[in-house]
Amino acid sequence: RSKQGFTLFLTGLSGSGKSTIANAVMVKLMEMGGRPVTLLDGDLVRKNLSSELGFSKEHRDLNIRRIGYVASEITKNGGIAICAPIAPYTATRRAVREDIEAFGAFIEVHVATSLEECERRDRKGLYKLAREGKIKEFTGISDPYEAPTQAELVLDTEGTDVDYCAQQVILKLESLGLI
Ligand code: GGZ
Repeated sequence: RSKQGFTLFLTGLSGSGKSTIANAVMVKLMEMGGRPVTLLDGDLVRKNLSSELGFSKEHRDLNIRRIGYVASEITKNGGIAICAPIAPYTATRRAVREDIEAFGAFIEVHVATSLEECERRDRKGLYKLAREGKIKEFTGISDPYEAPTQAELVLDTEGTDVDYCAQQVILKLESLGLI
């Protein structure tokens, strides 16, 4: 019997390493073969699926519900969806979890890189702009991030490389019997 579909949902601050880890996990899953893997990265979703949306609570929630809907369809059909948005609100993440658990497994991964570290890295210069008030409603600076308390896995990217984080995700999926 083929294994059930599932959604891997990475949540964390801007610059926490979600996309990098998501990509590394996708490569590992594809190398294992088997089911198709679909990456719904925050940036690409914003560009292709949510281009009219901004960063108010309403718009963020709409964005996450859209991602959740696509992921639930993939999960329903036995595939693997990897999502990597900030997804700052607990209630919205829980709603998406419920939608997806109707069809398969939902694995929430908190990419728990601290605000201090994300801001220190500031890969895209967005934190600086947010501090200067040039970007409004910026997560962690002028907008909330409700950290998960019940995530299936918590990753800290400080002092650990991407490959190690990706490997921890793979081990978790194996221990849950999903791959
Ligand atoms: C947070 C923002 C904002 C504001 C633009 N707040 O590091 P990035 O650049 O590439 O990832 C961030 C991305 C967040 O989009 P998401 O769809 O993941 O957010 S949510 O889940 O809340 O819908 C960042 C950029 O967009 N960005 N303005 N104000 N991040």
